[in-house]
Amino acid sequence: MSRFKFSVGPWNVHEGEDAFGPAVRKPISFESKVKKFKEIGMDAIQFHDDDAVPAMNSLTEDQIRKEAAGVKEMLDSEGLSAEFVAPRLWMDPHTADGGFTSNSKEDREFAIWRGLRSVDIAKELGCQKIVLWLAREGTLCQESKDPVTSVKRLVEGINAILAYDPDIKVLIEPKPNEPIDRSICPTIGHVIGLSYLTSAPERVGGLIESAHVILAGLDPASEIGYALASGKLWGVHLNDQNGMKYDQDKSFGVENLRQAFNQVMVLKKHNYGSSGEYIGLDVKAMRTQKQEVCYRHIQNSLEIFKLLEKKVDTFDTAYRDVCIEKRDYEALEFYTINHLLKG
Ligand code: XUL
Ligand code: MN
Repeated sequence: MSRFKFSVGPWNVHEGEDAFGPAVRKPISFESKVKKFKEIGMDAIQFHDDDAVPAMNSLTEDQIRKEAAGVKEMLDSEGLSAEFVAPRLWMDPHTADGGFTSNSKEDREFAIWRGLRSVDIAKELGCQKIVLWLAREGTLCQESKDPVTSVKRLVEGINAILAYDPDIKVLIEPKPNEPIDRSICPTIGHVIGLSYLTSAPERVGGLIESAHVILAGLDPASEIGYALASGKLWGVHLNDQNGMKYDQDKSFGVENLRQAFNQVMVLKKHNYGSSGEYIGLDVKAMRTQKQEVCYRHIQNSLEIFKLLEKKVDTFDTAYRDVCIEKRDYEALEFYTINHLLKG
C-alpha cells in the first residue's frame, strides 16, 4: 500500500493533436474523465483555471466563483480533492508575448486578472495552491525583453497574487524552453532564488516536472533533492522524456528507469507528502493510442511508481553503506541495476 496520494489533470487525457497533425481521438467530457480518474486510483484533480471555468474571460467575477462552486460539488460527490489551480497564460491572444512579462501593460494586467481569478477558483475548490507554469515568460528574441525588467515584472505579478489572499501559496513549475526559449525560470534553483525576491518568500515554492528537468540536461532526483533541502518542494509532475528534445510527457519511468527509481527514492526517504503534497502525474498518451486505451499511460505511470516504491523498500541500504565505506561505487552501481532487473 502506497503512503502517497496521487493527482492528475484533465489535460492528461487529450485527443492526440500535435503541432503536425489534428486530433485522432474523440473528446471525453470533464465529468467522465473525473470519474475514470477516481476509478484508476487518483485522490485529487489538478486544474487549469479554465478547466474548472471554461470561457472565463467573458464571465463576471461572481459568475466565475459560482461555476467553480459547482465543480467543487462534483468533486465532492466523487470523493476527490482539488490539488491546485494554474492560470492558463499561454493560450489567450493576450499572452502572445508572455503574461506577467509581456511588453504590453494591458496584457500584463490581463495575466494578473487571470492569476487573481485562479485564486478565487482555488478558494471555491478548497485548495490553496496556485501553480505557475511560466510558458511564455522568456523570449525567442533576446533584444525584445530586458532580462532584469522581466524578472522584476514576474515578481510584481507574483506579489499581486500573494497580496490578494494571505493563505495562497504560489508554486512555480520551471521549464527551460518550449514554447519559448530563454525561460526566466528554467530550473528549480531559479525558482528558489526568485522566491526570495517576492514579498512573501515563505509562500513561494516549486513544482518539479521530471521531463522539464531532463530538457534542461539535469537529473530529476537531484533537482527534487535541492528543492526538498530548501523546504520548497510543494508539488511534482512525474513523467519521462527521451533526452533533450521537445517536451514528451511520457509515462513515468518508461525511458529512464534508474532515474525514476532515484526520484521515488528521494521522495520517500525525505518524507515528501508529509504536509499533504501529492504525487502529481503530467503524462500524455502517445498519438498512436486508440480511444478505448487512452487512459493506459496514467494507469501505467501509477503502477510503475508503485512498483518502484517496492524496489526502494527492498533496496539493501546496509550493502549500499558498505559500498560507500569502501568507496566501491562500481559495486554499488551493479547492485542497483541488478536490483532493478530482478523480478
Ligand atoms: C507544460 C506543463 C503544463 C503544466 C500545467 O509543459 O507541464 O502542463 O504542468 O500548466
Ligand atoms: Mn507539468
